[in-house]
Amino acid sequence: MGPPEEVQCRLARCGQSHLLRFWAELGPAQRGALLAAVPPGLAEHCRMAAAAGARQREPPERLDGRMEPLPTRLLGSARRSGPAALERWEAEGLHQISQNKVAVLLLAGGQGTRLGVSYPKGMYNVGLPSGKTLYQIQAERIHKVEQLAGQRHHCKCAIPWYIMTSEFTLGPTEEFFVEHNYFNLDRSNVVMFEQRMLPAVTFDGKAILEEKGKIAMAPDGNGGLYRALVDNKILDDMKQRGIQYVHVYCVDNILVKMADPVFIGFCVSKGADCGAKVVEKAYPTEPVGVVCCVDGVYQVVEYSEISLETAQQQSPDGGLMYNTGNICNHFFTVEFLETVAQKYEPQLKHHVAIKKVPYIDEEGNLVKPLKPNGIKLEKFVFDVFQFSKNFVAFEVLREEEFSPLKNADTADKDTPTTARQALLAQHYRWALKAGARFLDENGCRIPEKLSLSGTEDAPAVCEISPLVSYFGEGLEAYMKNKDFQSPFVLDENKAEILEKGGGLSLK
Ligand code: UD2
Repeated sequence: MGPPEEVQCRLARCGQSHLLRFWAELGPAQRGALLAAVPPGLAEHCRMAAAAGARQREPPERLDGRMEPLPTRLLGSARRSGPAALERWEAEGLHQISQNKVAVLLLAGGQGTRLGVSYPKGMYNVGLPSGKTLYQIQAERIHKVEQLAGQRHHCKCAIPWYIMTSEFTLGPTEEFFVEHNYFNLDRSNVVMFEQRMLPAVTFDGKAILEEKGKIAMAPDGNGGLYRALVDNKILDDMKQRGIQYVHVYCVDNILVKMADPVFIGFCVSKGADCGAKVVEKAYPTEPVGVVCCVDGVYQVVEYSEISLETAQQQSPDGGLMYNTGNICNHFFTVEFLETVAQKYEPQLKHHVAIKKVPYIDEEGNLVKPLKPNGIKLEKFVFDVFQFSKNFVAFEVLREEEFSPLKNADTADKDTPTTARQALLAQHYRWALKAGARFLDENGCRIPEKLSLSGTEDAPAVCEISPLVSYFGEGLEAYMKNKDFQSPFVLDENKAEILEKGGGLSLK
């Protein structure tokens, strides 16, 4: 039996008949799956992808003349704002959390191709002494910050954790959470949902077959969030729970401060509808997007969109003029998300990724191309800044809040090693500040070293469970004037013993 005539005609009209080339060889299930996978707007999508791909091969438009840095009145800073302001924001954030008005939303639909693992990045273990994965660290931070807010306001509160996955990551992520008993979080507060997928397209606008009966699909970018929120009725779920503020973040930053009370409190105090955390650029040409104003609206400008002179331009205070590097940590009010989802989403531009996409050739052989052959279209989560009525940004210290896991250890940055080093260096600093001393395996004191570069191991290995401390607070009770043998892991059990004044065997 041939393919349904209606489908044949529809595909023929838009130059996609090749998708049915192997129909005769497919079983009933494969045929059904192939038909179901042909999206309604395929013709339009393929045309748009080919056109966008052609534009991509031209040099990028330079935005230099149209850019301005963010006005300082919109910019808070963990480095420059005084302790009183930081405490006030933190108190505001904890208050909002205690009122059950804050949720976190994890973007976890990416394929993590650069890291080179076949499972979702959140399941990655960067080799900490505890063996914890990124998901576990994040779950424990949620626990802890709920506890901090609850203690401060004498109540029990919850921070729902929304997790956006894709066809690639949903199954394994769900299984992983079940296997780990949702890391002891209340299951009803963990909500996984799926973003859409889009076909990969050749330069001449043909959808690619990755198997004889399967179109090559890719997630529609982390900006697919806005459609996914509607598709899966997530905004309704948020409203039912009384959520007003959402902290959106990406999966790979080992230092991410989930539901960061300081950031939330800062954004809420400023009456913001949309906000971004930023870090100072490490050097002028660092390949990160910069949060700034273009023609008077807020956006992230890619490093490829500015000239070297602009990248190097200095501000009167001697720093870089464009110094606000995006770290994919965003604040949104639910109201803003709703307006974007209902009104502006179609206006979000498509970004183009040119990739090597394995395909089935005319003879039916699987080909792994050596050169890029396919176009994937993606929307970006930060492209909604332009619709904000009251945008703010908050600058944080890179060594305290940003160490992303992007690449395998063969690369020289953003690897499992650099992520592990960054976390252990932070915990070592916290321990020293709390008055801890470290001993080597012979019981000799390890000389202290406070300033560590990003690619250096701390002199002593100390890992602190997020269940014990969210961001370095409260550690004196366990560590002040005490000796610990490196490597040392401060988990809840040890914390309990130490708090009761008990000693830990150094062996
Ligand atoms: C992201 C930011 C970049 C910078 C950098 C810092 C975007 C578009 N870019 O770049 O500006 O802040 O992070 O680390 O935000 N994801 C999905 N669905 C998708 C694609 C990605 O959920 O279809 C998730 C992905 O799982 C990850 C996050 O989005 O958690 C960022 O994705 P990425 O790693 O592809 O983005 P990257 O590193 O190019």
